[in-house]
Amino acid sequence: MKTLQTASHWGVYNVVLDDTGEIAGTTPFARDPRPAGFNPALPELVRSPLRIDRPYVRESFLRHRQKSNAQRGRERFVALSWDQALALVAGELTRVRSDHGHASIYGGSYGWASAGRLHHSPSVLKRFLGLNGGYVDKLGNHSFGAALHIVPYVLGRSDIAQLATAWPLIVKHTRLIVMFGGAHLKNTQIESGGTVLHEAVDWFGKVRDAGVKIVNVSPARDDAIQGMTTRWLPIRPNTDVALMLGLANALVSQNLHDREFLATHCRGFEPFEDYLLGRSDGVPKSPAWASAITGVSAIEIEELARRMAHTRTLITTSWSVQRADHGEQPIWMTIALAAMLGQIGLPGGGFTFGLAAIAGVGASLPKNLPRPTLPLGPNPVTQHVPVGRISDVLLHPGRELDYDGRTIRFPDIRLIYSVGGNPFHHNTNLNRFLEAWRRPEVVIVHEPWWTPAAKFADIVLPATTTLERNDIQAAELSRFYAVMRKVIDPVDLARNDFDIFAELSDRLGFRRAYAEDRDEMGWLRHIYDHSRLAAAELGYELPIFDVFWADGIYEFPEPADPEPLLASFRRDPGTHPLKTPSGKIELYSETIAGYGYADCPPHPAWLEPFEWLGSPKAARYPIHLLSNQPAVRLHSQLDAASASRASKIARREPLRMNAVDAYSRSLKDGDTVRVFNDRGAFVSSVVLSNDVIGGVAHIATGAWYDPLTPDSGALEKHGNPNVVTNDKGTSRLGQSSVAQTVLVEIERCEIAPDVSAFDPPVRITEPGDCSRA
Ligand SMILES: Nc1nc2c(c(=O)[nH]1)N[C@H]1C(S)=C(S)[C@@H](COP(=O)(O)OP(=O)(O)OC[C@H]3O[C@@H](n4cnc5c(=O)[nH]c(N)nc54)[C@H](O)[C@@H]3O)O[C@H]1N2
Ligand SMILES: Nc1nc2c(c(=O)[nH]1)N[C@H]1C(S)=C(S)[C@@H](COP(=O)(O)OP(=O)(O)OC[C@H]3O[C@@H](n4cnc5c(=O)[nH]c(N)nc54)[C@H](O)[C@@H]3O)O[C@H]1N2
Ligand SMILES: [Mo]
Repeated sequence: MKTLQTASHWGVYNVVLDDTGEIAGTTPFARDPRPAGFNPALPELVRSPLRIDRPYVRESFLRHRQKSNAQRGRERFVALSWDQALALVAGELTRVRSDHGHASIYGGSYGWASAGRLHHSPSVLKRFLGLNGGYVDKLGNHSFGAALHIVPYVLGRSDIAQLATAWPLIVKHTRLIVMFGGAHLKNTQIESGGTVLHEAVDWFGKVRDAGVKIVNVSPARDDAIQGMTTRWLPIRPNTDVALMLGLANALVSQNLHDREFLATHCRGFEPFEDYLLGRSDGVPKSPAWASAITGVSAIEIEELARRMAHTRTLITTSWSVQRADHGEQPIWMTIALAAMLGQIGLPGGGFTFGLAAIAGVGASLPKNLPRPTLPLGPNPVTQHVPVGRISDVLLHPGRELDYDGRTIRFPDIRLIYSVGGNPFHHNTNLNRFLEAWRRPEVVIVHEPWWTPAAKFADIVLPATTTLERNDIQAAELSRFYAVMRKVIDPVDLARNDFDIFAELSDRLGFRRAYAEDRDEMGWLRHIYDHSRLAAAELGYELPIFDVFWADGIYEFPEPADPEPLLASFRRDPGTHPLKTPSGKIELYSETIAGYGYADCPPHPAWLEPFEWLGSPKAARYPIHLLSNQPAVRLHSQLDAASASRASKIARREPLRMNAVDAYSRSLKDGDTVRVFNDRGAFVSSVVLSNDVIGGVAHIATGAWYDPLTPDSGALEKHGNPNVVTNDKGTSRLGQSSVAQTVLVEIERCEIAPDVSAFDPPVRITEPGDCSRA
């Protein structure tokens, strides 16, 4: 028996090996107070029948190459040797590059991939494609794309995940937390790059023990911490801005806003106040006005405004709230409301984005910690596209898009190289996306498993999992570096993404530039040493690599006294101005005014989403569908493991809906339903719940896309909500994902097709082809 430490986005843990060297189980990392529930899931899937055992090519791609793109996802795969596969990929890259230029290669490849800084597959891809001459990259992200675009104008910053109040300050100073979009402990199992100590649960315990009052503004009662007394303000989805405006209006009408802070630290309160009071548009944003939109009573709004003004209040807004049409507005309005309370920069006051969205939000971190990372190198192509608009990019080459104050012209993508993400998970409006995905001439995917992306690719290369390689974990919101040890040899013919690209760069003539003559351990040593030097400049003495590798973990000290967010700016805005044009918090942005975007006006505003419970479309599609993050897996990762499968009902992703909505549709617990709108339909199993308000249904994301037939518009059988979501952008400013803005209807499904999400595709070995590594 032997145990080896590894790490994942869901934490550090140990893998136990039996005497034959086979995986026998996992044990938690001893120092982790709350290990994630699904630690055993990856070891369980390492030798699953879903593993891709060798390189494959789609059958007619082999014969007709790029003329068969409409067949993508419809055909058998032919086994290849690594030599054949690498020659094919190198040949396609060369052909596309010389026929159409580098801006016809899409390498934006979105995705969480796995933890580990060296083998982070999207980074490895970018390093490779950059050296190959360049690629079209993505802009923004799915997590907090709208925030990422608006906050620079308002606060002059873009470090969204760090716009948070540190836990010790909340416990000590905050008396009231008003959570728009709630906070959910299930989400704190995760950290991009991996947490080391899951501490959020215990911090919430301390918050509770300190007697902090909590208000959960959400369509779901359980978007709150179990065991904490919480006041639930049920709200219609996507109407948070209206509620915040109602609160702001109540503050002004009771003269409870901090005029001095607004004058000394903010710019543009006057035009915003004109809007708030209805001077500019004739509509006062009164509590009664807000009540009609949100469903929260006017009295509650007035009372909450008073409570917020009279006590140390932290306003938190979840990332989900901005993953919606006009998602820039709730973020801007959160800052405006906090500014009116005048507590920004005071301990425990102000605002926080994404409290409990991932493990590290609110962690006390030393400033500017270096992280060992693989250098990406230059990308000579400068034409990039918003990640939320990828379908439009693929469907409409040459078309122009207003984006963040400029116009971008869509490139003509001929080749997609996708690693470390699941486009059939992160993209919205999958029926349209499938058509888009079938446009380019070539789609190349590296995957450990037969995920939907692999099944719908042309060339599929088998990638290792983290357990098959050595790496270093070092997340952005963490004070730790952790050793990730290779646990087993690569399964079947799988190779590390890094090595696949090394082989390809060899064939393309730039191996030296790519691999720099280092092997895996050479690279780990190199990137660690780089960070060690940078850390030394900040006064930290890290051990030499061999000592770190033997120790398994390095911990930077926790700062003794975390600073309140924006504390120095508050203390002295003259000496510590924000990086905005005025140096202050911009409640009115001259720059945004100059763009003239109706869907992102120059101050925070309530703009009706393109569909919501108050819109005419609700007559046909009366249920607002929210697709939240799954409790038992990471997005679509680990969906095939037993923890995730056990959470399904009749093998489908369950959907929660209010009992009254269910009764009126004659649905009972466990019924199979069809959830649909004009964009698509999926099958799910119903769970009745009074924890979601009437008119709202909840389904976790991540069920592997499983269409009845491989056609755009086919019924999805497994419960993937992205067949009904829309792929418009949040606004011309952010062009980010609107995954939470969806109306649907739900009806009983009498005859439900079988789920086949976890069936690998048909594969053949060509006669006479003895494929070997
Ligand atoms: N409806 C709806 N959709 C959403 C959201 C929502 O709220 N609602 N949320 C969005 C958000 S916030 C996010 S972040 C995205 C997440 O979307 P993704 O990041 O695309 O989702 P993952 O399932 O994590 O995909 C990672 C893929 O990488 C593969 N992988 C893991 N390790 C390796 C490796 O070492 N090498 C290679 N080659 N592959 C590897 C995994 O098998 C998996 O298929 O989804 C978005 N989608
Ligand atoms: N276990 C687990 N944890 C994860 C992930 C995972 O896949 N699994 N993914 C991680 C990632 S990539 C991200 S980006 C974060 C995302 O973190 P979030 O975006 O905060 O998480 P969600 O679960 O999508 O949404 C939280 C809640 O927001 C509520 N909500 C949705 N729309 C609205 C609205 O319009 N108004 C209000 N008031 N509430 C609304 C929903 O009821 C939902 O339960 O989670 C991370 N954590
Ligand atoms: Mo995310």
